[in-house]
Amino acid sequence: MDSMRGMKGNTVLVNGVVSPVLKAKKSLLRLRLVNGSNARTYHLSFNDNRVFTIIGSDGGLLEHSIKANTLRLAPAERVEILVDVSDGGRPILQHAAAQESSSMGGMGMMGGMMNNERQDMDIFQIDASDTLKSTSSIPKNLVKHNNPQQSAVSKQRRLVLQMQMGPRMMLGGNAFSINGKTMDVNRIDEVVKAGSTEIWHLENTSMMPHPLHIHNVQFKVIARRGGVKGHELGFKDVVLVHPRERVSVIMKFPEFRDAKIPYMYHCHILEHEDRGMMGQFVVV
Ligand SMILES: [Cu+2]
Repeated sequence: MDSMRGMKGNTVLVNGVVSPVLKAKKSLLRLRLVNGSNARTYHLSFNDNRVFTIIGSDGGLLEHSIKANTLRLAPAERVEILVDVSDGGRPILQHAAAQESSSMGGMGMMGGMMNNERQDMDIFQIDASDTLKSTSSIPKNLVKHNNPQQSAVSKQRRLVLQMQMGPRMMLGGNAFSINGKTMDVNRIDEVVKAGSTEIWHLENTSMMPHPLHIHNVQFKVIARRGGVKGHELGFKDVVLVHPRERVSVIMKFPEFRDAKIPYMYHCHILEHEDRGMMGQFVVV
């Protein structure tokens, strides 16, 4: 079960520490959160439901700061937030598991219980009881993005994320594939032109969500079910693709080219990439 869904432990570490407390001044705190878990997608909010400000994504600052009280962070995704603790509060950042199991397709209750799937978790606490008080304001506009242009798109590709049930899944073989192929280090799957702009359509036909990670480029999400929101408005290199969802991303590839040494794209649930859900592309 773990190698199919990805191992989800029952203890979360922050910088190697269980349930740490971050001593802070009464101020505006800037935090960069990296989901280093191999399989768990976090649904984060503070226990006092305080509003925070999202300012960055995988690839840097957003164009505009965004107020939120919850965010989703899939394996390997990064987000940057500002938390106002000038009130001297002691908020706890928490993961709400119910949010995740609702997106797990037909996997049901049993898998959930076996896999710590339904476990809510305290991630860490901020203790802003320190006396010094500083104030700062949050700018609305942060940076201007140089977005890849739809009019420059020279190629569109489809990556279909699949899983095979039955004996192959149960016996631990290569049960996860992209476009029907499992990872082969001796095969180049896609050839991309240096400096070109492309749209990739990521289609998940399996019953599990897959955080797809593409090396070498930063992309913009241009279409997904329910629209593009929050930190997904920024430049990204990982995007969560839900069961039966199609996510489209646009990207301009760097000018650097090398016909021999490939880059990878893969699911960032480690058990899935280990069992085949990875491909290779070269830039020429
Ligand atoms: Cu996956």
